[in-house]
Amino acid sequence: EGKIALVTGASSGIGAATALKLAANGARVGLAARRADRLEELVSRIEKAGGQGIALEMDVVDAASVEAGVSRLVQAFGGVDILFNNAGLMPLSDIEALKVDEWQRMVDVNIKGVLNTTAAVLPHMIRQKSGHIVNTSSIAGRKVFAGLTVYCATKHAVTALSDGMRMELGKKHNIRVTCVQPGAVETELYDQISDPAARQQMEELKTQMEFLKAEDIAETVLFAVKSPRHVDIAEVFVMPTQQAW
Ligand code: NJP
Repeated sequence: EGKIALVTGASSGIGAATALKLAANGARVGLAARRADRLEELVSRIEKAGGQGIALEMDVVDAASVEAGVSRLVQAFGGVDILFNNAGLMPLSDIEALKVDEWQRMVDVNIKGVLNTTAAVLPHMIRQKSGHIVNTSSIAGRKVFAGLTVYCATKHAVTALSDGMRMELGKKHNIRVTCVQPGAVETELYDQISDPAARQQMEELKTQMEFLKAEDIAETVLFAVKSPRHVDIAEVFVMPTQQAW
């Protein structure tokens, strides 16, 4: 209630569901992504429901764009209490396919994006002497799977960043850090897979089990941020009941 949140990757999937959920629970929310039309639509939905949101067109890879978005949020609402570092990509392929451009995009968005937004938001949280950073890692940030090697490497980096940030920022600055590690969630993430074999595999997976919904992860984030101040939900691993690996 009354908190100011920045959600990256808010134009679809987990980010959109979480932005709506936080707004419905009284937070004023900055919705950040590149597709501004989608963000505006979500802000309209939030406002119609009596909440407050602002669309922040932002490319998390571009530090200047992130700085500008965070400044707009702070100007509009007066600070940042919650950062949901959620923007991410998963164009899967085997290493031997040498999809070097896709590897670089994953490193840029999944790792550098988290660093850029954290760098832009942290000074505000340190000044406020409080804050909560929630990072979207993955089951791929706990284990390595063949065919997902580079994605796993980027999500292991997010898990490592979360752990280190929690240790450095909790005691010293009263900033909590939560690492969310979902299994398969039904979102648009799978649409960007350009490798036909990997795409086929993911399509088959969808027929074999019921994926999590984006709202399930939004609930998890809400649970973490609503916990009492002395409680840091450091890591949450959320799986579809039928996902065996
Ligand atoms: O996917 P999707 P999810 N700058 O595609 C944004 C992780 N995860 O909700 O810029 C700024 O619906 C993009 O916005 P736009 C996953 O790794 C998922 O599933 O407008 N934003 C969109 O809003 C990721 O970290 C599963 O194109 C950028 C969002 O990212 C997170 O969950 C399992 C951007 C992606 O939304 C959310 O993904 C798991 C940029 N440069 C972890 N590039 C799963 N779905 O199964 C992209 O373990 N975005």
